[in-house]
Amino acid sequence: MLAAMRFPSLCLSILLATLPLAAQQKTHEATPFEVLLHQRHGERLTDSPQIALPYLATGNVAATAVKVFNVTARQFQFDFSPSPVVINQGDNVTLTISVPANDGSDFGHGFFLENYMQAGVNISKGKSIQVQFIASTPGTFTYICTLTCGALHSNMFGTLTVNAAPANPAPTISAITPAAGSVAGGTTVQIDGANFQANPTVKFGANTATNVTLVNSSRITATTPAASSTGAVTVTVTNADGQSSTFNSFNYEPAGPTISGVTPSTGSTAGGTPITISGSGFKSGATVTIGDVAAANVVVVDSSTITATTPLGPIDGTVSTPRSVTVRNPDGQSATRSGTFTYTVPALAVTAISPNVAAPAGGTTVTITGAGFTTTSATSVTFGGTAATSVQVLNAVTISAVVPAHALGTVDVVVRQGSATVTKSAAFQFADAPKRRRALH
Ligand SMILES: [Cu+2]
Repeated sequence: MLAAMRFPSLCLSILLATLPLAAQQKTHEATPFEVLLHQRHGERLTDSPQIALPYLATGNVAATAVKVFNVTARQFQFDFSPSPVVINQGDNVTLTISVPANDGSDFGHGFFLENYMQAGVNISKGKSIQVQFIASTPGTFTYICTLTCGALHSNMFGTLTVNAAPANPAPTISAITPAAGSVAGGTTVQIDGANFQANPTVKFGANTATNVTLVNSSRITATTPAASSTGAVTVTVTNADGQSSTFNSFNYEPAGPTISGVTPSTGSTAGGTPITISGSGFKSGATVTIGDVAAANVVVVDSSTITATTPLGPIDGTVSTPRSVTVRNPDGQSATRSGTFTYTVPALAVTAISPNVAAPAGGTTVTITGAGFTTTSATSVTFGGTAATSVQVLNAVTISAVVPAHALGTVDVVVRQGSATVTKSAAFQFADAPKRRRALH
């Protein structure tokens, strides 16, 4: 007689109270064997070998281990070997269930393991059946003999325990560097935090980041996806086990700067030409270079206008080649417009000589300031008609030279480049050093 038939009303109430609850619980509680017997009563079983459908491992399941147990079914108990039975969540479990040929039962025994088997199996005397499953659900599970096999058949049951895998801690995010980037995406960011696991996913708002790399459990690098609009979005890191963390926030900013024009487009190699750069995305603190030389007096008027003055231009033969103009924002984003500004060589000019007095013996090095200086043609300098030595064009507005010996007096200084000549009248004096006067106290 089946055990469940002794308690028909109790059996029904346990069924109603237990099954829906058990189905919702993460950790399974063993079902009373009477309930299982009642459920399986009347089930038509065959003793053809069956393999239970493997349950897929989900959730916080560690790497799978293979566990094989030999189960001997005899009147009126199941013996497991090896024993004790240790099954961890995620294990790939095979039960080889055998009934000895000399078992005292008439036909053999049945076997049903709740949760992991869809139906019971019968094992005839002298035969074996394999049952395989992935121990995806932790908890305690009742197994029973489903074949009436003698007077004490209802005592033929037991429980298997699947140990819960230790849950990974949820990830946390503490910082994102940089905390802002272009709405166009493509910003490489570093996400710092804790408990990051292998194969995380990273989202910026609703969009998935690319190039996600787990550096270690506290650092992820990723490339931001493009956003549909500027503004702050929540960043989400989700571990492979589904646990996630959010961080507020990453700020999508307008795309990097662009240059649409520079006016005027030409200016003297002497520099100092005021220019206006038009474009977009200019940020306060931006720098400007013209031909890789920093411009001066850079003023970011607004996000679309920058004013600046040009630096000194080149002195060699490349002077006629248009220069590129680059605007670089403090965040490192930059725009370069090539062939945008062309230097012109102004008329040869001399504005000052320093020092403008030297001893008649010569040998004093002086700096001649002016404009239109180049190295594309030979340069000579005379003091009162006598050639200076060591003449060097230092830049477009500076020449250095060594004063020659000359009689006392005030003289003209003449600078010649190629066919061009400029005279600075009475610009230099040859004089004996003044007598020192004793300081009065
Ligand atoms: Cu039995």
